[in-house]
Amino acid sequence: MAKTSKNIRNICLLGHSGSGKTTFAETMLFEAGAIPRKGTIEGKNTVSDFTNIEKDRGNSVFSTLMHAHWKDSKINIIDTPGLDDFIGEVVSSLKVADTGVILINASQGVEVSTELVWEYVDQFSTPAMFVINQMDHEKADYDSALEQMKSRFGNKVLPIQYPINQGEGFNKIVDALRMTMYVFPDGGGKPEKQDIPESEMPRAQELHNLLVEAAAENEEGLMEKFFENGTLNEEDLATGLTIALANQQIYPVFICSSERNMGSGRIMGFINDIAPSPVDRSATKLAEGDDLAVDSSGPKSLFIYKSMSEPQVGMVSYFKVFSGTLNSGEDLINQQNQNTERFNQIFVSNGKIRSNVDSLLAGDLGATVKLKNSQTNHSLSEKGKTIIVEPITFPLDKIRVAVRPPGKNEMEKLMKALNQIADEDPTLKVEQSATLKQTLLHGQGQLHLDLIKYRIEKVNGITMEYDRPKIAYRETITAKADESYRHKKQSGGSGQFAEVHLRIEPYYEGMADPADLTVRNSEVEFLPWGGKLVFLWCIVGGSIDAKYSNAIKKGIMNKMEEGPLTGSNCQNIRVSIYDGKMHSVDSNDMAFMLAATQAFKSAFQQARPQLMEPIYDVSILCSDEVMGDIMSDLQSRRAIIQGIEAEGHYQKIKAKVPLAEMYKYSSTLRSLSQGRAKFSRIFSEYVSVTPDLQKTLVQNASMEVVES
Ligand SMILES: Nc1nc2c(ncn2[C@@H]2O[C@H](COP(=O)(O)OP(=O)(O)OP(=O)(O)O)[C@@H](O)[C@H]2O)c(=O)[nH]1
Ligand SMILES: [Mg+2]
Repeated sequence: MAKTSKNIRNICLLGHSGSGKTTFAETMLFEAGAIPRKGTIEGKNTVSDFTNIEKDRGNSVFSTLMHAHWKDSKINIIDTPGLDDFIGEVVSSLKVADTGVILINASQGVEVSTELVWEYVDQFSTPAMFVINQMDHEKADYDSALEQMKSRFGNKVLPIQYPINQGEGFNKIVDALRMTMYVFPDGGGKPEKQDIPESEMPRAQELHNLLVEAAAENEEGLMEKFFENGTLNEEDLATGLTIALANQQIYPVFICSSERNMGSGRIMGFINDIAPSPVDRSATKLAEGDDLAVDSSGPKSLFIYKSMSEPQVGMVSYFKVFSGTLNSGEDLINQQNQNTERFNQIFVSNGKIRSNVDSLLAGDLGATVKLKNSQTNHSLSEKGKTIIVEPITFPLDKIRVAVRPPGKNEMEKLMKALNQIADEDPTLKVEQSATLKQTLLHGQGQLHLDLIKYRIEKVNGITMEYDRPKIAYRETITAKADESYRHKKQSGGSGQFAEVHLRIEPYYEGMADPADLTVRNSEVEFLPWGGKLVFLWCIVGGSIDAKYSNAIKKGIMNKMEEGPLTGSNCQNIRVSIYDGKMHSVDSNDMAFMLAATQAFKSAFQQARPQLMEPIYDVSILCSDEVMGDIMSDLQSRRAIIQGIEAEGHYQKIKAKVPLAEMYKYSSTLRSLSQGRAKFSRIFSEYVSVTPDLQKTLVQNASMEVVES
């Protein structure tokens, strides 16, 4: 257990897939003595990638909480996945981390996911440091990686270390903060400290001076000392660097070979000495706009940043104690639903291995099991205190897929399992679309959805197939049309009679009342699927009693819900009811409803109907060499390119793309770019489809009706 909140460090490992985060975490745990043997990705035995899917894939899929003790600190380490399908895990981890440790692959430099995590680090104002990993790689290129980092992330990127012999023979690190050279034995581990060679002194000294200046710059007292003495003593240097790091004034750079176990000890030393503790961060933002100080004697308050069910265990809730001290056996009140939850057991964890602890101080991370009504993003606090930590905003979904319904019995089980996964994973949305008559999953990418299928099949034992999702088209009209319909039925004694005369027109904001009709009553319906129906009652002389107006409107709404062209929702139409006939005995609501539906339907067909399709704003970040392929693929998807901007070493393409052309886009993009491109999308608008496409879609829809 941490001695005080000041002794806690919460770090989160970030970076492109394959940069070596999981291996780095393993090395830190091993160096700190938290594990007796160092596992490897290839050996499928790392602490962090403990789930079967991670072992199968050789990639992290979930964020994993680990911890190690180094000197005075308890360092909580959250390893995150680098594949952007699992970006939700990064976002939730950043909510509770106090320092982001961004790994750079020495042979690759800044990669697309490095940019992506940087955007989040920047957005959350998380202090961050870099580790250039894989210095032993034959193609390791420190200078080029550093140059890319500086040009992309700015001059606050300050190297603390550089290699003497990068590549296969790598074993020497010059440390410009300690002004020492570390020389590692063959198997890595504890290095020998040596003097920096004479030839390297000018470079090391120059870097050292930059660090001293950066440390002095952010605190007035230190600035004065610096001017007086021309330097800072070790203690002042550490204080100044902590302030600079905590305020995102510097982004220090370390180097390492996780595989050979060279350099992680010194990085933990820096985290112990310099990285901000939870107390050094600015106070936590509460949902109401107030601040909450990290104080272990303050009111008890914690926040669940992640929930994950485990076989035989059930739901494990991972949380940060934002204030107060949590003791096992205590009750807290869920602030979202007011339920009382008992924390019978609290744990610290190293992957799947959990150990019981008696208490956790403000700032610490831990886990518990068997909470009854609490999920990710919920705050819990002691009785009588209303403390709601600002919830995590998860990224919008990027792709969707339909679930092919299994047998009737299975469907219920499947929905239950899917909803349970969605409870754990806020980046998955399950939608039962009445309009499309499909169950849709919305997620972050093909891999994300493949993982859901894997879990459903392996864990829940339900076979699951994906289908192409339907598109929610919209129908409207582009011309005016008048139509009438008489509904008449004679069966036995009483009959049914109604006659409706109506006019339909394309509706637009601010349009004038029809000049040739007398509007008695005007109603505006805001349609649940967007757009409007404006309903004008223009009956003069009592040809239809006003009591039938609701039934007539209902008849029109029914057809607007399942439009005449393709069965899609209709929108932005004005209907004027101006004449008709009724019968004193045979007329009723049902008759008028049916007559209105038919009149509307035939008027619609004559009013030059137009089908509209959803268009998304798509933004793609990619490297130069894959841009050409991505652009020509976009053109084949009826995309309209809006612009291309340089963003660091990358290009950002902005385009408007029909949703119908986005099916499986995440897999296409991944293979087109070999993983060197990311995309996001957001709904933009409905746009008319071309006459040719309309013809095809109407034909397809009529065939579907015949088939079903
Ligand atoms: N040569 C060399 N290989 C390394 C080093 N660190 C990691 N690797 C290898 O790089 C590969 C990817 O390592 P991981 O630790 O899984 O990378 P990651 O960043 O966790 O990847 P994701 O979980 O997919 O985000 C593995 O084969 C590691 O053995 C290193 O320092 N040197
Ligand atoms: Mg990993």
